[in-house]
Amino acid sequence: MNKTYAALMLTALAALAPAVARGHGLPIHVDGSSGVLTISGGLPLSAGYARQGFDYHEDAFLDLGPNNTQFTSLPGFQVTGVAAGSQLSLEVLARPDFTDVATPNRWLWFWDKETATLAVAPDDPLVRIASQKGFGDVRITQFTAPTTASSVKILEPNPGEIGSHQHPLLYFLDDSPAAKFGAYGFFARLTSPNYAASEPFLIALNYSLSPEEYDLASRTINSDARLPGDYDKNDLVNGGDFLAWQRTFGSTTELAADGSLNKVVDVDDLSVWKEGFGRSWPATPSLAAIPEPTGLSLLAWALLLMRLCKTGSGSFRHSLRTGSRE
Ligand SMILES: [Ca+2]
Ligand SMILES: [Ca+2]
Repeated sequence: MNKTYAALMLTALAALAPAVARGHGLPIHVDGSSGVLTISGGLPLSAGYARQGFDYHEDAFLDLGPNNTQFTSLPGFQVTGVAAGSQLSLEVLARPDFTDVATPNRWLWFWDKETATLAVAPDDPLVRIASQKGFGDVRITQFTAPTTASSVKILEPNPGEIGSHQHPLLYFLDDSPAAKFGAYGFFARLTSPNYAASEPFLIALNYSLSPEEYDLASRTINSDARLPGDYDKNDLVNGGDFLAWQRTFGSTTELAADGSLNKVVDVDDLSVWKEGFGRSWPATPSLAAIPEPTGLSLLAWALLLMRLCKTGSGSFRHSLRTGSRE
């Protein structure tokens, strides 16, 4: 760590003290007792690429610090069920913006407070994720792979750090010129040499958004990073997603199939599935060999499935999964 960097961190931490006094935000709970790094404690984001988002706590604003640099140490981490000294790293993940196929994969996502939509942030802002323990950093912009490594070591927890709320990272938003108000998000997972990697989650940095705006921003980023209609999250839109929709139709709590983002699984989500039907990511030619209904037969196939499933034909659903006829 160079002296300028260290000084900036110290200054940032000092300025952060009032925010810490208001609250610590909601940490990323990490548990390794199953052998897999399991994430919990975030905003449920079932209708999209990731299942959870951080940090939506009202105190989790990027703060205006010295030299007009926005920064936060939120979200923190609370690690349990791992051996002391285990190396844990945060790996930033690129995803396509499926609402705009012309754009390259996104590393940094921006939701604009002014227009209330996902947008390309002006001036290509830089978010720097910096280890407070001197383990390095990741610098991410919207469409370019990090020039640094894409992951940063966050912890090698000593026994006293296990189970307590830690703030091992600082998130800096470059503001030259001043960054626009909105949400600055990135997808990430946790990795370790000793444990299987976590599932992906979204970290969205809240820059002057209301809780309602932040909720919409997080859900929009998460949804746009998923193939429209891919309700079972396997980067392929096919009959399995229809069954996921049918199985939760009418639900306001199980929202993986809420493709229209209105917080209920309804007929609009069937339209989203139909429009996305047959797409995959990454596109693989071998998928063409998999027999799937296409074109005009799609709607008829869907309606047939819906009628059969509504009759409660468990054996029919079983035959769909096994490919057998009963
Ligand atoms: Ca799917
Ligand atoms: Ca819906």
